[in-house]
Amino acid sequence: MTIPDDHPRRKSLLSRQKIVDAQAAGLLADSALIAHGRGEAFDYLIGERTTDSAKRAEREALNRLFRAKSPVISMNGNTTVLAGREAICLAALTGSSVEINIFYRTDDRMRLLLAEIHRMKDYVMKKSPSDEIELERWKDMVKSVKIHGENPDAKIPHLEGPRALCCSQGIFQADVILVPLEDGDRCEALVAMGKEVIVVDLNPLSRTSTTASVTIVDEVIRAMQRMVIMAVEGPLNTDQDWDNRAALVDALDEIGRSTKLLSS
Ligand code: PTJ
Repeated sequence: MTIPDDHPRRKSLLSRQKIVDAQAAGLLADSALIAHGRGEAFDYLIGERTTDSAKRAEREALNRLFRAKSPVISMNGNTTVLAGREAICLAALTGSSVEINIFYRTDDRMRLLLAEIHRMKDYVMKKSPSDEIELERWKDMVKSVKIHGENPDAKIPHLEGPRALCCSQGIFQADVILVPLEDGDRCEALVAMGKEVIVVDLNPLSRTSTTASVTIVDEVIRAMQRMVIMAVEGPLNTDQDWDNRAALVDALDEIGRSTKLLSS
């Protein structure tokens, strides 16, 4: 599909096409398009932009990844397809590992997603995200990113079925975990394991959003791209007492302000 460069919704249409193509190629869950559409609807309401409170959440999330002893970025189908490259960059910059971990688990999807993330890793290695990181050093940083997911050998407690599977060297032992687009049950179970859970979810009212330690109410590509840029700067001091509820209220206020456009 050709989308004109000046189309006002070009970015959104390109993402949609990526999801459609990945679905046809077998990488995504059956409900992936529904989940994406739900995200698009909230993004519309929030004005398809990164709000100030989302930027603060992104900074808080980064600081936690930098501070962590064993940070992990957990990628599902949708997020791998949309923001897999950014996840690899972020992992390289924050010393995190990556785990492919999907809710609707099949061997075929795991195989395809692992192959895709390894391809992305090779691609990302070719260009440093900053003039301050010379290419050879960048290649080493990216090479050192461990990709987990192939041999799940642990279970998230209090969850039944394949959705509980994870890797003992990845999610299971992580102290801080970034799980864009997480499911509510699993988010609760990860928090119950004592982990700091950072999520990206455009719906500020979802169970995931209200359960997480840090909720980034932003579109996953925008959020991950911005976090890569911020990560190049390294950790910054911010307000130590993060109030996640206040961040969610801010997001709802932003949606309220968008709807006022009609009456102005
Ligand atoms: O790959 P799998 O098997 O792990 O399955 C992934 C999906 C996304 C299909 C699965 O986790 C799922 O069904 O998700 P839900 O419960 O529909 O939740 C998706 C949440 O993510 C919703 O609250 C959406 O608003 C939000 N969302 C969807 N697309 C985006 C998004 N948030 C940020 N950026 C997006 N692009």
